[in-house]
Amino acid sequence: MTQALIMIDIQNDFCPGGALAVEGGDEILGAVNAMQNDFPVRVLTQDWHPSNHSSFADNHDDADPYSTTEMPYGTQVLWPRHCVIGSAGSAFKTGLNTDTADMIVRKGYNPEIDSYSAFFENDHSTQTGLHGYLQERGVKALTLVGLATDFCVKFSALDGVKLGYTVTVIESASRGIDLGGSMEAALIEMKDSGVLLA
Ligand code: VGL
Ligand code: ZN
Repeated sequence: MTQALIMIDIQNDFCPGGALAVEGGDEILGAVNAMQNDFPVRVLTQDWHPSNHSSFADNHDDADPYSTTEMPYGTQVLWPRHCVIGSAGSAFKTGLNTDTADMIVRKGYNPEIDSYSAFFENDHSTQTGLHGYLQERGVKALTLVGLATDFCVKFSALDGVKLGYTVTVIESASRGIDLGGSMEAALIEMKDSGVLLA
């Protein structure tokens, strides 16, 4: 069964010192680099937003970071400005081995829609192209690592299960944002949906 390692959003802005820092985000680098040799297919994802992106709190009047707003596709958290296309914050975290990647998926370029999942935009219908690529490569099982466990990793894992993959999330090679209990909720939601937690 062909296995792919999907390394989610291991970027400067999600690591300590970054715009949307995830606690301990940089602690996963050693584990992620070490795992790469065990997988025949390796994919990196990159959160990649235009400056006018609607998920940025500062693109809304009087909105605080980490507050929420209603979008046509559902409730959206308004984040601090992060991973702006081409910025230093959007670059892969220094120390991450990116040479082994077969493919890099960039997501979140549409200013109107956020994109947590590596497979679909948050409208749950616009595809990133990752599923087609993995199918071409004969991939049946996915191992997910990266940032953040309770957002992009979770949404990618849930979509992966929906698309028919066997999905494992390696908790020790992932870190979460934990917004209002979102970390515990994410672990329960993933488990209940058939995601394997390791
Ligand atoms: C992410 C919030 C906003 C993530 C991306 O990678 O989990 N979270 N954009
Ligand atoms: Zn983002």
